[in-house]
Amino acid sequence: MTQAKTAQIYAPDHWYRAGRGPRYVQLYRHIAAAIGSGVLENDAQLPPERDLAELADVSRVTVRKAVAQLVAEGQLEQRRGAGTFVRPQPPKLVHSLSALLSFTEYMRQRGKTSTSQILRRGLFLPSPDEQMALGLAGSDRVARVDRLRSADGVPMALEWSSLPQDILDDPERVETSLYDVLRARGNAPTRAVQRITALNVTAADGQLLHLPDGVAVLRIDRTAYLPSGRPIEFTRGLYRSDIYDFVAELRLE
Ligand code: 16G
Repeated sequence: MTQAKTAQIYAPDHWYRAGRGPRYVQLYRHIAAAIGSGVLENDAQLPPERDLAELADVSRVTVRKAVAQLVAEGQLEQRRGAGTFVRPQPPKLVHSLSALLSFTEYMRQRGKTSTSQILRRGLFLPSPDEQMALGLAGSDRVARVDRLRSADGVPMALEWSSLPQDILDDPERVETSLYDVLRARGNAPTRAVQRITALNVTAADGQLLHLPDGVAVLRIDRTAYLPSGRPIEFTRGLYRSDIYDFVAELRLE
């Protein structure tokens, strides 16, 4: 890469906006986006810390914090005696939006083993949103299962699932796969509607997903139905946007 192009990538007017958060977070996001879009290719070398600070017009501490975060996430690597390089990135996981798959099946298709860390499980009184989504009365009970989902040990998603009690009366039975438990009882959904939005992760959720505060994630709300048309699952999930790529196939009617 030419010196002029390198200077352009890190120039402050390319990445800094007043009021959009601390400089090191903005610089971190900018470098992460440059890696994601291929502007910085696999094995590309970053300028030395002092030069980068000068090009970006920030302190060396700011550079160090942004770089440390990218190293922690595996986007950059420091090679001893050589410098800092873009770590060769694995291809993104492409998720078809037309197939109704569970997290476990989706990961299995990609040769990965999924695990779930249960954050909360139990029966509760439904919130107004859950009543609406699942067609429940205020006096019914709703089963909730909140999980951190990982693939090969890497945190990928946070999922908060709600189901009517008669569909899942013992949420304690959900270990790794919710859909396996539903299938075993003949209650697996056959249709789902999803709503996707982008948002910035909160500090608490970011910590669980190993993402810095404020990074963009995908939020997907799934309402899933039995063949009878009855809604039996409402799941809100946060998915790491650096790992997931959701693809929808469209056809002319
Ligand atoms: C997927 C679903 C989620 C469902 C989960 C079940 C999306 C966006 N969401 O993550 O709604 O609850 O799979 O997976 O695809 P499991 O059977 O592995 O628990």
